[in-house]
Amino acid sequence: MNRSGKKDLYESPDYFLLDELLSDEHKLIRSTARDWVKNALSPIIEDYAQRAEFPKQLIAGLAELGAFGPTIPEAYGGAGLDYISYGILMQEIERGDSGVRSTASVQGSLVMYPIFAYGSEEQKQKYLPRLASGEIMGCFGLTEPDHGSNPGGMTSNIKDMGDHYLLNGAKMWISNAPFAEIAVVWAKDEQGKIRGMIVERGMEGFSTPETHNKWSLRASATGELVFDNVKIPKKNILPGVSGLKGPLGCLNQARYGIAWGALGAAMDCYDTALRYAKERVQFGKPIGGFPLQQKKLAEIITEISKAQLLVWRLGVLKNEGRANAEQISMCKRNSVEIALNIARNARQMLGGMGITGEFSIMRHMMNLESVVTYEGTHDIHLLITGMDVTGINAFK
Ligand code: TGC
Ligand code: FAD
Repeated sequence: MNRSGKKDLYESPDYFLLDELLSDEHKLIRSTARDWVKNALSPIIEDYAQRAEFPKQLIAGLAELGAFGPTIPEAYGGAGLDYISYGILMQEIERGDSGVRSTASVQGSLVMYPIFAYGSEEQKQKYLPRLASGEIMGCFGLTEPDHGSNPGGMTSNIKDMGDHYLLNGAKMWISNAPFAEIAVVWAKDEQGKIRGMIVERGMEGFSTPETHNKWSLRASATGELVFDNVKIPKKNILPGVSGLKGPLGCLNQARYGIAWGALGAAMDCYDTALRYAKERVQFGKPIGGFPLQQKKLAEIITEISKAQLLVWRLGVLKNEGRANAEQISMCKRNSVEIALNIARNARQMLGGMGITGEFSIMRHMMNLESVVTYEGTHDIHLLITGMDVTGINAFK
């Protein structure tokens, strides 16, 4: 039941019988996640979004689903799943709310992944199992007030003090920052090389002020990370990487999840609009009988079907270790673009009811305005494709 006592009746569209491509394990993961969204997330999410509060009580359930580090090996507390399973999880969760999917993306792809891929064995043992179980939450600090699309220009910096580093600078727009126990932070060393490090809440000089007044991702907490001469023990530096490829490698993981996830929001908008179009009567017949509404629904299901096939193929390539960053960019950009357009059209199909919290569409639409901006803006992903096909770099 949602806040107005309505049952979550979601059924996922599958026009091209993609279910036939799923293994029994994939289907089990999907039905478990779908039930959880219907029973734990749907009934509360609208209230939390209206109040602009993150529903912390969902953390345990997300961990139980394996949404924190789905592809991280079980030896480190991860779920040890393949990339199709990871995609399915993100899709089901974002079907409920992009902000809740954000929390899972950040924890799994932007906090656990860098520790797994670039961390020391000691760091992996210390942090990964507790992050996977949701006992501690993390955030990822790359964006700065003056460096968003161009993170290579960052000015946050570390100075070698012998047995530790001193970290100074600030990060902005950081998901999960207000409540995270640890932050994976990227800053330049004295040679100008970008290094990754684990900053812990409670370290002197480290604060995480919350960002208020958002009209988007209202059920996700966003904040700043402020570093004022924070002492970082050398054992907290991620030893396995230096340079911008470190954080960008994490973004590949998260962008992959968003490519699947944003489609979940689109599928929910379609399902809601289709049901409404069959039930809402005007001029003596259901509005779904009018050609203009049928055009909207037909175009929506066409775009969803194309995008489902695209992310499926991306998942297969990812499982085979053959998906490249440019393919991931294309899929992230495409899924979010169609999801936003679908949300806008589906919202209109509900008339005045579409602007209320009785239905999920307007919340999805507002959330997607962040999703189209974070993890690389719509423009940046287009330029990545442009650079790939022409061989000419438009950024420099
Ligand atoms: P450029 O000179 O092209 O590359 C620098 C080095 O990085 C390597 N590289 C990558 N490595 C792995 N994956 C990728 N996707 C990579 N792209 C580039 C590259 O090979 C090079 O390596 P090396 O060894 O030669 O040093 O870098 P650039 O400064 O020109 O920038 C390129 C650009 C604009 C594409 C990139 O910086 C970019 O993607 N900008 C967008 C920034 C962004 O996406 N920020 C996201 C912040 S986190 C976030 O939003 C979380 S939202 C919360 C949630 O998910 O819910
Ligand atoms: P800018 O880079 O200033 O871009 C402004 C406009 O200029 C955009 O339209 C952009 O496309 C355009 N533009 C920029 N460069 C070019 C170019 N070369 N050619 C053409 N157009 C260009 N960051 C983190 O590090 N961690 C997080 O957890 C995180 N969570 C976020 C949560 C939310 C809700 C939001 C909104 C953002 C989050 N971000 C996070 C930051 C996000 O990644 C940045 O907002 C994003 O990368 C864009 O940076 P910017 O906002 O500074 O925009």
